[in-house]
Amino acid sequence: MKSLGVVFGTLACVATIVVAAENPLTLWYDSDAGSEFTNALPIGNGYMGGLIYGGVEKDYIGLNESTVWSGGPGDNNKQGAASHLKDARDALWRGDYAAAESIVGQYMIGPGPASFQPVGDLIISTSHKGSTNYRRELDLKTAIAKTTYSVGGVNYTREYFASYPDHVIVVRLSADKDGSVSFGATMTTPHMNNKMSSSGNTLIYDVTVNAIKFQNRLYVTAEGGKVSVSNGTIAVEGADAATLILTTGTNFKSFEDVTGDPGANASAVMDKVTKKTYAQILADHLKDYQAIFNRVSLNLGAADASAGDITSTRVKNFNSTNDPSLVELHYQYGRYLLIASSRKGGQPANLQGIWNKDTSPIWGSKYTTNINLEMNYWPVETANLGECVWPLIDKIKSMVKQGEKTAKVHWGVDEGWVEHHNTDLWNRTAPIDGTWGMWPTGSGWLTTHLWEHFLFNPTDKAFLEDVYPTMKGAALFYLNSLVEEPETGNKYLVTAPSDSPENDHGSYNVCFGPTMDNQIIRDVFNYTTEAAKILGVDADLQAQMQAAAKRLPPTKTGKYGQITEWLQDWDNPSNHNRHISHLYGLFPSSQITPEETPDLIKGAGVTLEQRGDDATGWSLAWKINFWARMHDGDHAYKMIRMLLTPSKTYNNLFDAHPPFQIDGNFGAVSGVNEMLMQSHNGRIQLLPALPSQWKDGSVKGIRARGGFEVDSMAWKGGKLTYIAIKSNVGQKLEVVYGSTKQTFNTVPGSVYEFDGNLKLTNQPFEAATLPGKIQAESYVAMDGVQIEPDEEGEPNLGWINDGDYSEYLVNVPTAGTFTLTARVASEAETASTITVTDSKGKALATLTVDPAKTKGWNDWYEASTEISLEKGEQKLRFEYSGESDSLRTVDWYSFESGTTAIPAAVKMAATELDVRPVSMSRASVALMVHSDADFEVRLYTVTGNFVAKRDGRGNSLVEFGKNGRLTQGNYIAVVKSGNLQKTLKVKAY
Ligand code: FUC
Repeated sequence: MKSLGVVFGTLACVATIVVAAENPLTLWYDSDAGSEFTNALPIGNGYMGGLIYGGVEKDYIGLNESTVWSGGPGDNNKQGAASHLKDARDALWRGDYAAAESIVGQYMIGPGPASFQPVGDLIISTSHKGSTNYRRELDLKTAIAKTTYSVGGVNYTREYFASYPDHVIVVRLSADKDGSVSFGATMTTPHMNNKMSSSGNTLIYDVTVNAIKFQNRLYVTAEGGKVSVSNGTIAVEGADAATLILTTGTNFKSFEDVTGDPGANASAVMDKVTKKTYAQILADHLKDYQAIFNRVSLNLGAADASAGDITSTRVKNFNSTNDPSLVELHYQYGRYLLIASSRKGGQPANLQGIWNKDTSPIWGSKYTTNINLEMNYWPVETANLGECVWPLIDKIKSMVKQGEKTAKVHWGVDEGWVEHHNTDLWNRTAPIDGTWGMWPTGSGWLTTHLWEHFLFNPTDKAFLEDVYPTMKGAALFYLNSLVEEPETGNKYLVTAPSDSPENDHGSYNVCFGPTMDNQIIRDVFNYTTEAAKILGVDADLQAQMQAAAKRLPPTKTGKYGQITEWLQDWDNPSNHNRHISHLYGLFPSSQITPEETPDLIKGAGVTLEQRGDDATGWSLAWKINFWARMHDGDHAYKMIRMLLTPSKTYNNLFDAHPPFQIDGNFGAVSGVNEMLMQSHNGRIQLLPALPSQWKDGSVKGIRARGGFEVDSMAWKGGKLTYIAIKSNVGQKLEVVYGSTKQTFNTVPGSVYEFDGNLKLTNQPFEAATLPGKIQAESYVAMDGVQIEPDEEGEPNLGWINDGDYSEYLVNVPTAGTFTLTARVASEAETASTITVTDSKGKALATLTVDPAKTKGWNDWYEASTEISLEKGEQKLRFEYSGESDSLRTVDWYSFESGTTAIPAAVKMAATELDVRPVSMSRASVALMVHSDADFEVRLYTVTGNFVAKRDGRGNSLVEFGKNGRLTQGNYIAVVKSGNLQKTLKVKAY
């Protein structure tokens, strides 16, 4: 856009008041984008990006294609680099950092990589002057951008979308009065080597940028009116509606092959798409996009009226108002941006995703791998965007060949591959820029993403087999290049020379064994060992990696209690560098956790405080994730506040480094997920960092490691109320909320529902037969109460407040009056009551808790009353009322026979017997037996060996393998009651 030298008029317009709540997933504005890139609205199909400015008289759509880059195939290795390694290392061992820095700078840094290039612009011109009612929007639910306005009493609409299935960008122009659609369309490019031609209704634009040749084909079809295509322009006159369809084909085949035919590629796409109607193209786009986008929904509450409604106004107001739905919009926009910029077949999202207008873009709009590329993909698994990860996975695999050359030339290593802190379309892997580019751990960090994908899809062995050689190659490089350091006396294995990303100690970057390297390489060795174990390969290598992992320097704290960034305690407490590389172990890795390493968590807290909050956009986004992992929701939210402000978030919600850099958008999505759920180190932690601002809310569709998905989760007043977790592949589920933990074996495809106490609620409950005793925490439903251990660690019902209730399922074989006793404790100063009602709300009894008899939550006494119950299975509700916030506790309820005695053993002749397996249970085998008499269940193996026997009566749940689990597989259960018998095959999990 820069080169056009046109300043667009920002239209003052008649205000259309649309409140944010109307569609919380729409970005909208009442003026065009002017000439400002960061006002314009992005669309993309993973191959092509479009940025819509929405001017009425001149509408610009900035175009990109993911393989249009400068440069060409080749490497950027600095020949002879490895021959200087010894000198550089000797200087490091002597502590002569000046000499080490000079050797690295002079002999070990390769030329800079290529940059992502603009394709040019699609320009739509009209003669519409003096428009009113202007609105520009992007609807995230449909991935359709829209410009609407009125001129001369006619309402005009332009709709824009990028279709992945059809590989095109589509613009539809229409009006509410027939014959009103007239416009011109053309294309421009900033690249000198270009040629425009036409064929029928298609404009053809051939352009060359260094090794890349590309062809745009812009096709028009109109309903009514007149179409002409000549002199590089499409002209439509007096149509009812018209559709422009654009594709870009390039000659790029791979990082080393540019022999493709751009014209043939573009024609093939156009031949297919032009056979479809607009309605078909749109329907296919929606089907493809919505299948991904609709998986996740987030609700953090509605905005106050003072938040405003125009998207840019909401960003301005965010810090002075309450607008949790802007966080939701920003979160879903991040998911949208990844769908738009990263789909199988295209290139990974770069520093600007897939939207760049400059021929010399900032930082080359390339792939910086000491944080930025990785951050782009942090949300890909948790935010349920599985389709978007493939460009990254394919990229990492395709880097091996170049990385092997760099390993040789720069490190004298014959086995394995390495990538440093930047790469590009051509997969160049050498250190670049300056001594801070001497960082051999990019390849290591990237390969952790391969393992992460497996953790989220843990039964996909074919995937693991496919990526294992790439993981192994990264590990081999470190096995072959780590050296023993002579300084600490511990003979640690370290990277040398290296740097701690873009930070210096004194005035030097170069160092050995920086903390981040040790943490990354530890992950590389451990993940590769795990992968090799699962695949049953490379036993010797596994042993070597494990031996080397033990010799890596451990993460440690230094003189201020901080995590040390370097092997030496060099940290400067007033250094506010945006990179906090040495907390890689806190996030994205899970080497530092409150559960496993409380001392290092303290150290991480000191480091985060010393580094300070303020930083670039991407650094703030990283800090959301850090504070979430520290389990400090309020601090994480503070980082969101600092990010959602005009200096860090542009009008179109693009992240500001500044300037525009997309990683902050993606890092924030990951951060919100980490606040709501974490799933590292074998457990799923719910609401680990919920900020006080998000009191009530819900989320659906986010994913956890182990192949789990949150079907839906809700919280109220800052407390979990409901969670349903779907097990996709049947792994063991360990779920944690606060201090409560539950572990289950799961069945693939099953959904496990829990209440706020993590009690499984969608399994059949066993009715308690009366007379008898019921543990108060064995409710079948509740509101407000919590399960809490007493001094002996036994669970009770605790934190009971006014208005709470718990419900119990009872079976009364003989109607009668019972003495109901409750073992209770309370610290209320006035009497409180427990009212028992039946399922119709009829009060059956009232228990009074006498404040004179209990003086605290663990000071127990037994309160009694009489209750009359009818025969049969029924649900009883116990409603609690009394002093609000007074703490009451119930241990158990007992129902003893009163006036009507019940014979001790009632043996009845069985008249019915029904047995059903229960798939959701803590036991290996669970059966629900419906009988009206005594019964017995015998379990046999399929070969007829007796396993165990259980006795029961009435309707009961029968479980086998509850404590010690049964071997998985099929069993035969024989159930007998009186002279009735049922035999069934059951599966043990
Ligand atoms: C690294 C960072 C910068 C920027 C650039 C693309 O160099 O230090 O802040 O993100 O990458």
